[in-house]
Amino acid sequence: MHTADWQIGMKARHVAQVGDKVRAVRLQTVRHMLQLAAEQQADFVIVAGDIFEDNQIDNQIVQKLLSILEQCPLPIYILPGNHDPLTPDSIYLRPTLTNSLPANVHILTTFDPIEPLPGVIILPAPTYTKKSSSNPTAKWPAVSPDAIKIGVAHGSLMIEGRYQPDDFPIPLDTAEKQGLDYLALGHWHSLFAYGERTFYSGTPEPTGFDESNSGNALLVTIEGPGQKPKVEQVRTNSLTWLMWEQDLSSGIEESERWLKQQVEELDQPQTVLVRLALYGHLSSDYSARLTELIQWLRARLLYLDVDAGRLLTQPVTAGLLNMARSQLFLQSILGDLKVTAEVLGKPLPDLPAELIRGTGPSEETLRNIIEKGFLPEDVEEALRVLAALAEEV
Ligand SMILES: [Mn+2]
Repeated sequence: MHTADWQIGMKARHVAQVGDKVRAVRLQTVRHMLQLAAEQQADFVIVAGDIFEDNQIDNQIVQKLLSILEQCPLPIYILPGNHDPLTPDSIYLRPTLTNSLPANVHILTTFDPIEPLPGVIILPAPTYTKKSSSNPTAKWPAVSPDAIKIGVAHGSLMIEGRYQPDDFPIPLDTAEKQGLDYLALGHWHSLFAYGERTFYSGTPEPTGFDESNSGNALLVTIEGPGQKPKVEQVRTNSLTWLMWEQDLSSGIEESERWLKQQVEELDQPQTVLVRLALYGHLSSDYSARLTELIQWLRARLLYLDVDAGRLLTQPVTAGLLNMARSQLFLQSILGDLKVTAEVLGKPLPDLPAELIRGTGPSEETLRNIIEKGFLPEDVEEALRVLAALAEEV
């Protein structure tokens, strides 16, 4: 089994209210994943870095993880990553860990090849720093071509636009050049395959809202040296992180219907974290109803984060006023709307005098506005549309 990026002890500051739950679930996920590896009769487990969130991890959490690892009947090979590198204060050198390290757990602290089974060689690339611009796999020695060779590294495949030069860059042809049967990578949280022999398993339990395919482990079968590995994806996550967005401009009823339907279609809403982005414009008359909707969602989901930064509830926004400062035509529209609102009997909230030009619409236009039954709310609506346009511009 190939896994990585357990991030045990994750701070989860972005979902702080459920941080304890998120941390506890990560340990349970590791427990279940290792049980699965044993059930599937894997020969051993490779963890390609970032087992721990950092080197300052609490001793109680370390003990908790060790108690889970020691229950696994399989050998487990752990590579330090960039979150838990082999610095002098490394978690892997702390007595709490070294004194209680179960016999089946092996920390890969050097580049020396390891033979987990006769005829199988693991080539480890441990990290000694948080960042590095050199290729972590460059130090592997030449080994016998008759063995199944498995590289284990933590870093970024050098795919244009997908890596930073100081983020442990790994050349794309590493598996080929080193004659590896399989290259087990860690660092990217989503499952990712490059060619037939280079894989990121991703994290077994998602760590945020922006991961496209996390929550997996890989069961890898290699029949013999040079054979194409058979790689099977297994779902391991307990929690699901989703991003939803809603434009409230077409009415809150429609959004209410859509959001409630999403929740009702979830298998277990209590295991789902959602980031909901709201935008468009919503009359402040509906803000109580929006609050109610948010409470409805919060009561059913494990966690709901509402991003209302782009939602316009006030008819006059700072964005609109800013734009009006340099746009004379906007000042003249604001002038027309202000006069119209006064004529309709519901003056607008304070518009700064310097942003208003003109004397308002002609008498004929005003007569039309009154005769055609325009309401004060129509002026507010017009302002909201202007404000939304200003935001878009
Ligand atoms: Mn990493």
